[in-house]
Amino acid sequence: MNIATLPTVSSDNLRDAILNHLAYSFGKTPEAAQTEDWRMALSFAIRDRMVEAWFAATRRTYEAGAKRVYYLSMEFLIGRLLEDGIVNLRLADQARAALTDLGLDYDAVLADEPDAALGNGGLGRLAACFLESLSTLSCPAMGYGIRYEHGLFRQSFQGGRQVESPETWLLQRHAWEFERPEARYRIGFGGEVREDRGRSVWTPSEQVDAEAFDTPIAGWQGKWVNTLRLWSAKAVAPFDLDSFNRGDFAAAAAPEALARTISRVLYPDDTTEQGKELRLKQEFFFTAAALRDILRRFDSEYDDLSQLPAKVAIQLNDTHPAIAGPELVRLLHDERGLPFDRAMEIAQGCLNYTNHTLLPEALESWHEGVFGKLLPRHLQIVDRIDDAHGKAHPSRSFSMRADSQVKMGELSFVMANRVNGVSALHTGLMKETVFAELHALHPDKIVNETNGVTPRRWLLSCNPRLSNLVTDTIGDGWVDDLERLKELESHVDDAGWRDRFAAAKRDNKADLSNWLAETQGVSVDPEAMFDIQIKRMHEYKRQHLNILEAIAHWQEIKDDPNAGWTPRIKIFAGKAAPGYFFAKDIIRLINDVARVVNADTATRDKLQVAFLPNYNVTLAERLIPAADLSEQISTAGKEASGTGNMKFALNGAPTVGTLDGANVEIREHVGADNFFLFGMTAPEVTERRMLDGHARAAIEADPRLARALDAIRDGTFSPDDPDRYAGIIENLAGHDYFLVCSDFTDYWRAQREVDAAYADPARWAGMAALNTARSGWFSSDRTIRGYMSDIWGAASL
Ligand code: H53
Repeated sequence: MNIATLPTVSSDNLRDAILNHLAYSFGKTPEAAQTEDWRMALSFAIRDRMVEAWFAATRRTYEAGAKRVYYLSMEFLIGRLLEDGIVNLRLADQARAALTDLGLDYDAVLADEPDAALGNGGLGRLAACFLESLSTLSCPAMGYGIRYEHGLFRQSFQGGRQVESPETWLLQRHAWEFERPEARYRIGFGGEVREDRGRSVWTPSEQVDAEAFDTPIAGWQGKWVNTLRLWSAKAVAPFDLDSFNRGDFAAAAAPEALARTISRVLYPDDTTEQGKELRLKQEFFFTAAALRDILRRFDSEYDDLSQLPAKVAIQLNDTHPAIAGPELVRLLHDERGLPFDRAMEIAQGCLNYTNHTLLPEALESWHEGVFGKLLPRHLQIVDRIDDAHGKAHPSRSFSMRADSQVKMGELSFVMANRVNGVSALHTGLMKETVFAELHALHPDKIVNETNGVTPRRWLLSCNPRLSNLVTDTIGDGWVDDLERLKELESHVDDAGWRDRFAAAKRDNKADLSNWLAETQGVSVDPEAMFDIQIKRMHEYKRQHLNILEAIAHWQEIKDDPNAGWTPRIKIFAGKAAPGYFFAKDIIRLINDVARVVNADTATRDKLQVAFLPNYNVTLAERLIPAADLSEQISTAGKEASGTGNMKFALNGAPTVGTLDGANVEIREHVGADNFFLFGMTAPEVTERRMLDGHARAAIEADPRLARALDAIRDGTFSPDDPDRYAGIIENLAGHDYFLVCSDFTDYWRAQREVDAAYADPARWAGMAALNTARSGWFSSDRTIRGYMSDIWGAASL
C-alpha cells in the first residue's frame, strides 16, 4: 500500500470493526461487554489501522538504506495512548459516532484506559513527545526502554500527608503492545574477565533474558509509524532444576527472582543519584539489549562495521544509558575483533548525549566497587577510554575516574559525537560549569536543542475548544506546522474573536470546576483566576514560595476583605520522591494551609487552595486547558528547561516566572508584556548565595514574609502540632539554599500585577491569546528537526 493514501474509514466501518474485535478477539457479545471490553475492542480497531503504515515505514527505511535514530531512555511517560491514536489517525468524529451508535459513552470508554506512568516527570514525557514527533516527521526511529511492571507510584493523602501505593497499569489490559518472543537477548552481570590469546573474555555469573514488547507510535495523519520497544526481563530458564532436586527451592527460584526484580519497578526519583546496584542493573539491562538489537538490524543490511556511524544514530537520554559507550566498544572490540581505538572511534561516531540537569546530586556516578562487581569488563574499558582520552589531550589532567568513582556524565561526554543541553540558558551553563573542562577540550561538541511539546496531544487533543477556534480561524495547517499559530495574532485586537478565545477558556474552567466538585469535593467559582503549579515536588521548583505567598495573600485579605481582591484558586499537583522528606513536608503544609484557608468564610470567595492527588499525564491534560496562570518559579539556574511551561503558554495561560530554563525563551517569544517576570537571574543567585545571612535579611526587609513564616511557626495551620513545620522554617530562615526568602518580595509584586491584569478581562484575554499565538516555536517537531540536522544527520523519508 502507498503510505500517502490511507483508506478512509466511516463510522460504520469502525463500528463493525469494534464489534468484530469484541466477538473474535475478546469473545464477548455486546450485551455482556463491560467498559473495558469496549475499550479494548476500540483500541484494536484503531491499532489495526496503524499496522499497514507501520509495515510500510519499515519497508521504506530498508529500501532507502536510511540512517536510523535510536532513542535510549530509562523513561517513557506515555500516558494513555488510545486518544492519541484516534486523533492522529483523524478518526475522532468516526470513533465518537461509532460508540454513540453502540449506545456507549465515548469519553467514559477513553477514560477507562490506564495511564502508563513509565517515567517520573519532564525527562520521560519529553521522550514520549519526541517519539510522536519523530513519527510525524517520518524519521526512521525507535525508542528503547524498560517495560516496568509498575510505573510511578500512586499518590494519595492521609491527613494531608503523601501516601504511596504501587501502580499497577499492567494488571489492566491494554491494547498497544506486541510481544516479540523472538527478539530476545541474553544479558549478563558480574563474573570475571580472563585473557585468552590477547583477547578479553567476560564470563558473567548471572544472566537474564531481555524480551521485546513493541508499541506502534503513529505520527500525525497516521502516515508514518515508528516503534517503541520496551524490554521485559525474563528468566533464562523457568527454574534451576538441580537446586530443585536437591530440595533448595529458594535457589531453584533464583533465576526467576532476578529477572522479575530487574523490570519490576521504576525508580521513583529523578533528582538524586541512587547509587543502587539494581539501578545500574536496569541501566545495563536495557542498554545492552538495545545495542544488540541495533547491531543485529545493522548486520542484516550491511557487512562493514565502519558504516555504523553513517547508518546509526544513538541518543542517550541523560546518563542513564551511558553504559552504552563501554558496551558498544566491548561488542565491537571483544566480540567483533576491531582494534580498540577503532571500536572507540566508531562508537563515538554513533553516540550522542543529552544532559537534563546541572543539579550535582542528580549527576550519576558509580563507585568502582559496585561498578566493577557488576560489570568487570566495562570497568576495564572505561579505564582504557579514559587513558586514550588523556593521551589525546596531554595538556589537561581531566579524568572520568576521580575518587574511585566512574563519572557517567563525563563518560557520556567523551563517548558522544554531540552533547546537548535542553534550553539556551541551560546549555550556556553546561559550558560554564559542569562541563567547562571538557568543553575547553572539545569546543564544538556541545549544542543546544531547546525542548518542545507535541501539539497533537498538548493542544489538539487536550483542548478541543481552543483547537476548534484556532482551526476555524486559520485552518488546520497548524497541527504539524505550529508556527502558523502566528496567524492568530492579527485577530487578537478583534474584540469578537477575543471573546471567543475567552469563552473557550471559560468553558474549560467550568468543566474543570464541575470535575473538581464531583471527584475532589472542591467547590470553586469558574470566574476566579485558576492559578496552577503542577510538577514534581522539589525545593528548587519552590512550591513553598508559592504557598508562602498564598499565606501572605490570605493574611492581607483578612486585614481588608473589601479591598477589591481578584478572586483566585491556587491549584497544586505533584509527587514527591518517597524518600525526599522535605518535599513531603511541603505537600503536607500545602494541604494544611488549604484546610485552614478554605474554611475561612471571610476570605474564601477571594482565595482558595487545592492540592490534587496523583498527578499524572491525564491530570495534566485536564488542568492545563483550564489554567489562567502558569507558575514557573524555580530558582534561576536550576530548572534545565521545563516543558510544562510550554504547554501552559500554548494553551493560553501567561506565566509568572523566573528567568530559568526555557522560561527565558518563552518570554522572548510571547513578549515581555505577556509574561510576569520576577526574581533573581542565575548570576545574581550565585552572588546572593555567597552573602552571609541573606535569608534573615530578606525576612527582616519584608513584613509580609515575616508574618507568613510566623503563622506557620505558631501552628496556625497545624494547631494540633505547632512544631510540625519547624524543619521548613529552620531551612528558610537559615541557609535557604534555593533563595525562597530572597525572591519573595518580587514574587509578591509580580502576583499583584497578575491580579491587576486579570481584573481587566479584555487585557487578560489579549495576553492569553498572544501566549497561544506566539508559542508555535515550542513544538517538539521543531526540536526534533534540530536533532535531525545538528546531531543525527538523519532525514525525513
Ligand atoms: O528533564 C526535562 C527538563 C527539566 C528537567 C527534567 C529532568 C528529569 O525529568 C529527570 C532527570 C533530570 O536530570 C532532569 O528537570 O527541566 O525540562 C526534559 O529535558
